[in-house]
Amino acid sequence: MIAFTRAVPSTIVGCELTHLAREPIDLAVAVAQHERYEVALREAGMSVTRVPARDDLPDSVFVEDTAIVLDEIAVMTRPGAPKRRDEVESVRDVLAAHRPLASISEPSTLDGGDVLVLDRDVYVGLTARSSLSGVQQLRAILSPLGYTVRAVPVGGCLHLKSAVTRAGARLLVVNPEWVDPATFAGWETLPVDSREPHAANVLWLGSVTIVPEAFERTNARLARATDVRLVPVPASELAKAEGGVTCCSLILNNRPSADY
Ligand code: CIR
Repeated sequence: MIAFTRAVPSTIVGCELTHLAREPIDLAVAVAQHERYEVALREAGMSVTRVPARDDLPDSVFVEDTAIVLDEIAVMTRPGAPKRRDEVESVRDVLAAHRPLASISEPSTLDGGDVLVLDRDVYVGLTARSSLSGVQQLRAILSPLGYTVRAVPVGGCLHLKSAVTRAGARLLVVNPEWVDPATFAGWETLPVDSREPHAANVLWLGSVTIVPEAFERTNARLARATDVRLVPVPASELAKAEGGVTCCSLILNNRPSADY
């Protein structure tokens, strides 16, 4: 499996912010934490490849928002924040070697952080970043490939995957204040500890789940709920830019789905 990442730009202090007040970001710490994250990906069996850095694009470390990568296709997004749209092209260039490509086109918008893929079911958050017509475009691209695409109301956070992510084979971790857990019929849902609203963003990689180390209470719940090994990583600095652990990579599954 390949994980695409992108270096933390020195301009990260000028990142987009929606729900958080701007706080100083220690660039050296952010870079070190990002490198620790890449080590965790490698230890989970990923081949980590960096997309060429874009120091002029403050949010470019958050590669997840630029594409939705499935076994059959990669869909290049049109990010909801206009200043982030130039991030897409260089990721497209890299993904072109790995997948047939499709694109979300204007005036629609879609951020990868709003797209939660659960086997053949694709849930898309309706947020300030992703429009209903963006969901409809994604549906038109993915339905012929056998995926069901559903729009999901989200409130109080940046992206759908701020509110819910996969944490195990049949397990989701959810902040019920931000998305209705009943949306995900057939999945076991574990609520975050209410004192850790941002703890629902974890990165499940099949054999391990990467989690932000700060959310000890939710992580302890997760450890009890799943056999998957949790790998806590420091993520405090990019969290100040509203980034979590899914945001910093694009995961390509190069093994048959059944093994994943
Ligand atoms: C933004 O507001 O776009 C960035 N500061 C954070 C993006 C985080 N990405 C993600 O959750 N997928």
